[in-house]
Amino acid sequence: MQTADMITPNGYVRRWWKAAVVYQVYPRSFYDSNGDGIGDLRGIIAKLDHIKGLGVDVIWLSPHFDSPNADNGYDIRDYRRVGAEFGTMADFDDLLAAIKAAGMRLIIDLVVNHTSDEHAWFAESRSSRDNPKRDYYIWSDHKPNDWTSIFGGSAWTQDASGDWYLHLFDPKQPDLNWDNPAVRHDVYDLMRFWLDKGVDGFRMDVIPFISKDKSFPDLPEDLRAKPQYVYANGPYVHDYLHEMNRDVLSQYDVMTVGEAFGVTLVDTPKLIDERRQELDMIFQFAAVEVDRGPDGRWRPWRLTDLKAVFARQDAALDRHCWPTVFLSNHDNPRIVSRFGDDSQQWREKSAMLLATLILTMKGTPFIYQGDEMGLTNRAFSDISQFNDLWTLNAWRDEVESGQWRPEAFFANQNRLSRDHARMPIPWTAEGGFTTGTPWFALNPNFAEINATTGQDIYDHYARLIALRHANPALIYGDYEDIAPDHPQIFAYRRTLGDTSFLIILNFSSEAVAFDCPARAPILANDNGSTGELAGWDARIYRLD
Ligand code: TEU
Ligand code: CA
Repeated sequence: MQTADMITPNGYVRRWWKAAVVYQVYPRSFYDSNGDGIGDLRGIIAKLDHIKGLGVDVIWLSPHFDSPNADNGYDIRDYRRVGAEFGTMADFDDLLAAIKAAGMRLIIDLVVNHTSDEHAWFAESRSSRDNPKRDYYIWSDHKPNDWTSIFGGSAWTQDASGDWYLHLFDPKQPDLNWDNPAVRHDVYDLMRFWLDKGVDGFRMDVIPFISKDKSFPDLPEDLRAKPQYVYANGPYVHDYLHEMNRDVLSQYDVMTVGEAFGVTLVDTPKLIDERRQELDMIFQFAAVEVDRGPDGRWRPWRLTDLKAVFARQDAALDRHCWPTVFLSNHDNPRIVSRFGDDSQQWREKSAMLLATLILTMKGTPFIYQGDEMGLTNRAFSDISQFNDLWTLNAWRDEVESGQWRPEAFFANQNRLSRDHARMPIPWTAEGGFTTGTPWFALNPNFAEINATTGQDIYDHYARLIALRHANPALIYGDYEDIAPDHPQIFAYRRTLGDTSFLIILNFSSEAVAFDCPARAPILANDNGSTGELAGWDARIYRLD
């Protein structure tokens, strides 16, 4: 039963996860508690005050499961085991208890489009054509089509039996066959295993890819560089998600956020319209693709394009659909290097501006670890400095084969590499991530850019989160871009009932004249309050 106070004046049903702010932890790189060089669960417990101090409500933990780590844990060998490098199940239980004791919630990563090829199911499945688990994966006695892996090369690999198996990612990540009811049953069971421990939901890895068109048509010419738009459109994805909701999710008070790689805005409501009972939210990729050309390579972005992403998203989603806001995660470069200005002069201020954007936009905000410190990209100059298989595969397929010059390759990777976000967190000017040798080198700038020197940025995040929590208009309020064509200024209103906020952001290092209210802003990243905005000024005004 819904009562009137559960509905906002503009028609949204209030839910805890709509009002929440989420902080993503990539455990391998967060904090190492035992000196083996790898971040771990006890390390998260040790740094929980840092997360709690921001005022966030939910922690999203990237995969903490047993994995051979071909893709840093996104290739799971055992869904019910904690990765040995991260600790034990007792450590997980302690972490969950500590998070709850701190008044926060925990969501974990559900990676069930594929498993590791070292998962027991795949070991059985590949062992013979008539093994009972053969049909847990997608096999064919010939190579059925020209599908490519997101990480490069063919999506089909021939195995010892002579048959081919499908992997939309690395060959070490075979795709599960969701058309097999036994697979779905086993996935729902492992979900219950974690929900019964008390986790508060899931971030679902590439979840729209789970259903495959088994007639296996070739990729259409116009989508060869973006096959995700084919893979996300299998015939039964909505049937399976509805079933998962009915059988599992609806039995618990949890949140779900699907990684909707390859889902267009038009198709988004099919996944998240609350009347359909599939997912609560998805990550839309449009914002993090504004600097990618049709070939997937980096190209300069324009503020007007980024503004258009938010405007289009708002227009496409009605009050039955709830958006997310994110500009970074473990697959993307550092937010301040990408959308701000990471020069010494402007790094801090532009990091605060980006925080202001994320935390005053409509939708549940997701913050990626280290962005609250203003961490930056690094300049990679040699292939040996990378870890990510996506980059290493691209080097093999595109540079070693002569298609790309190394300089062009590095220029592109220095913009887009996933490794920028995966460098261990520099907690102090000495590094402070581990007492041992880190699994992956820290950004060479750690003496200058670290958690201690990032304190002002951190404090700004905390102020913004407190302001958002205290003002439903910043959560549920209607969104209106008041200067969509302005090349440097992003200015918008958030309005709920009689309350209205005006947010004005100068996305440039130049001073810009803009018609600002005469009163002082209630929160800003500078003390200016005139009609002229200094470089990277970010101001919030209350209008009522
Ligand atoms: O990501 C899906 C995905 O395809 C992205 O990694 C994308 O390729 C990247 O943003 C470059 O555009 C998910 C996980 O987030 C990622 O870490 C995994 O590698 C991938 O799935 C496979 O599980
Ligand atoms: Ca460790």
